[in-house]
Amino acid sequence: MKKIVIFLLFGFIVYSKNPNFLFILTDDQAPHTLSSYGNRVLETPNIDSLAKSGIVLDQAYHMGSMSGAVCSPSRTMIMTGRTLWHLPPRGKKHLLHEVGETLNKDILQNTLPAVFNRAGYETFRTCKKGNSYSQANELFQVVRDKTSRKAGPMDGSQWHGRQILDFLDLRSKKKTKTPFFAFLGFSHPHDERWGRSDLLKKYGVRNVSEPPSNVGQKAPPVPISWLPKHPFHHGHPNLRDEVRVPGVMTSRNEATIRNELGREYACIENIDEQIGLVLKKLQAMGELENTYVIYTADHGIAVGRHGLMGKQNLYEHSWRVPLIVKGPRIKPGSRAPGCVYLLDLLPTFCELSGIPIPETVQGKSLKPVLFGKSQKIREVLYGVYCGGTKPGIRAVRKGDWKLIKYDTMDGEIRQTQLFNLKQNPEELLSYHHSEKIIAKTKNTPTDLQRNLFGNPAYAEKLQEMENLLLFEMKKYKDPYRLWNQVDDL
Ligand SMILES: [Ca+2]
Repeated sequence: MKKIVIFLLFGFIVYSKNPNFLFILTDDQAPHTLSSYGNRVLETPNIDSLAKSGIVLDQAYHMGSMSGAVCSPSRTMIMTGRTLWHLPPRGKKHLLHEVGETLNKDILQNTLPAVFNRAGYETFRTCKKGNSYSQANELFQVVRDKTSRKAGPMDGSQWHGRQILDFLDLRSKKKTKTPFFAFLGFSHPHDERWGRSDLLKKYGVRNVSEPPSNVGQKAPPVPISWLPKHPFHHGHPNLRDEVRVPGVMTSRNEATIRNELGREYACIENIDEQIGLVLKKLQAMGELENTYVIYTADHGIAVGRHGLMGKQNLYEHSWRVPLIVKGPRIKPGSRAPGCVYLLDLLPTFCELSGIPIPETVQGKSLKPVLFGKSQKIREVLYGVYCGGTKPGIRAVRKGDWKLIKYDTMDGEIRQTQLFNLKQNPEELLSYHHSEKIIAKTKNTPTDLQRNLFGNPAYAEKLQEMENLLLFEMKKYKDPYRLWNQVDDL
């Protein structure tokens, strides 16, 4: 690590040292839950303040999952900076179902905590337990992990908030000057979404274990991409998130979805409050200006959009993540596409702190985008979901265009969706044009806000995106091919 440099400038002592990191990771949160990404209902003043004083990335994604527990590969990509098909084994449960290429490299000793420990940082972590790369998690010097989703005064997000405040208090008392890397993971807004009573009241909803038959007027409206059922099978039979979420189960009716959305909002506003306390504490310690604050989630989630409940799909609501970064040399109020995966964060953190990027890392640093030198770090984004029937779902995005392909249920489902996200950001389908749906969503789609597959005007674009998808699948060593692709494996 660089030594702390102290020098005199016009008679003032100036400290120049490695920056601190406050890495905030929520569990299952789509970008459009935040006002920075267009939400007009949920209030998150502290996250908004991060966006105003930092940069918002519009095209941030997780690369995907080969497991129904999407958290697990996503969080392992964050910890290792490696791509989906090159992850280390993370335990017997996952080994049974996964293929991967690790080239016998020492990945564990080049994970996020290992790298920052070696660089002389004090490393701290609080997060939910499980569905992650547990050997790496244990390498943080201080670990306060617990899955905490209850609504008591010291449960849920308050519990995680308390852990980091105690860590910072101790640093204050000891007058610790070494920089810190703090991993602040929350167990929410992942279900079960037990909300605090004051926040539930604010959003007009209640904690329930069974689908409710009615909901208060103040409850958030159904999302404009809401459907009572997905148009075809999602490809993962008996998937827990689609059939067994308490308070939702298989119901997708208006009352159920509005109630669950309100519970989600209550959980996120609670997270926002905890973040406010932590930022205030850093300010009081005089550490805030030298701290990179990063806000993101392990992946998005549907919560009623497209008739789905879970995150095991590749629509934007589930594939994309929020990503906001504030810190030294980042222009306040800036915005860029970024075209970034979560697995790019580790090399980014290394570059921001002057630590060499380990050879095991496969991601790219986002630093040029954060410092306003460029708009994005790549042109094409590739996404996978194959935790259910194989080969599963694949997506590719370039600019405004996106292709999603479904090859599931032993060939029974073979579907293609082509979207222009500029004109159809919610990925609306022809089903969203029906009067019954419009009556609920209060949204009348434009004619082109539908799946453009099959429209001869876009045949050339379709072929270009099909080619891009196959190119990306080969590039990232995807071990599967879809029905209409050459089987070159
Ligand atoms: Ca998750």
